[in-house]
Amino acid sequence: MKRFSFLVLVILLLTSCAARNSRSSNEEKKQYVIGFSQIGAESSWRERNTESVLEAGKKANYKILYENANQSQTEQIKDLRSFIASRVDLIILTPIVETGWKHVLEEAADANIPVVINDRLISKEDSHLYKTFVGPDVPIQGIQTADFLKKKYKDVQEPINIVEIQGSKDASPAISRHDGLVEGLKDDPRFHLVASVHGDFMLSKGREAIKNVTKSHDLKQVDVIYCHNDDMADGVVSYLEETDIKPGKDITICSVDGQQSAIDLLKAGKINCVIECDPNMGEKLFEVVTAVLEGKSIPKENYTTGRVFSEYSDLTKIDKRGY
Ligand code: GYE
Repeated sequence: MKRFSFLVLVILLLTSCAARNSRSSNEEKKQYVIGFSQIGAESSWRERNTESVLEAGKKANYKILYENANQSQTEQIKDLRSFIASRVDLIILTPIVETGWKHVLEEAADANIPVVINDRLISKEDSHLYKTFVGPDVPIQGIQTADFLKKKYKDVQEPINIVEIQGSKDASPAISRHDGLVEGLKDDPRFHLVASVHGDFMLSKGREAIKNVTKSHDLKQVDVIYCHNDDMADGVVSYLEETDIKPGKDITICSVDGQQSAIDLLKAGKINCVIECDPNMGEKLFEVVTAVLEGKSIPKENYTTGRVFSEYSDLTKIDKRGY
């Protein structure tokens, strides 16, 4: 009888230990909830970037609350506030413009919710309000475009007139792609930026923007059109094809992103240079997210890399783009 009660005691102890262990392993496997505030779907690049983030988040077993702000900062701020109210474990923000984030990011900090920035940057003075950034080194893209132009026009003495179709006003890639080009050409007085207009990173607006330029400038006097992304370059090329100016021949077209449509136009000789900007940053982003949640120290900037595809490249070697 005594031996029987001892056995019961041992069984009871073992089952309670097993229950405690399984509870603690469930606790260890807590699924973190991440709020992801995306800008919208203005370009093929953006659509691929969204997919890449969502795929990588799922693969890393995070629960993602995804919001798409349809190009509105007001909407993005509302989305961030709803993540804070839901007490998510971390926020991923792709900021549509550089400024105007201070208050909402302070609210996230007060709620102890870390913020990771995806793709675009916010103003330097607010950089203490996010943990880390994952995205492209954009000023380099402007400099790479300048290098291409210097190579292409190396034997030309006359002035070279450039029209720039910028991305959305106040967006960090629009600011830096402009600054990068200016920086890259600053020592070469042949180059003149004769017009700079915004096309919001959209195909239809790129087309509209170049059409507007023709009201004040004769495109026959323009040597280069520098588009801040491929969708706008697609719009510019489609507009020029309706005129007697041949894109890629009568006028040099430069672009950034490296999406399939631009590579196809490059191969067809209608675009001259495409700077790659890789939208597939999901995996790197979630490595960083995990490090932040585990309290590990990580660099403030985590840059993706990009190549230059131009009329000087071996175009047979370019892989299928996937965006
Ligand atoms: O080049 C453009 C997009 O922020 C770097 O945004 C990104 C830019 C990208 O919509 O196509």
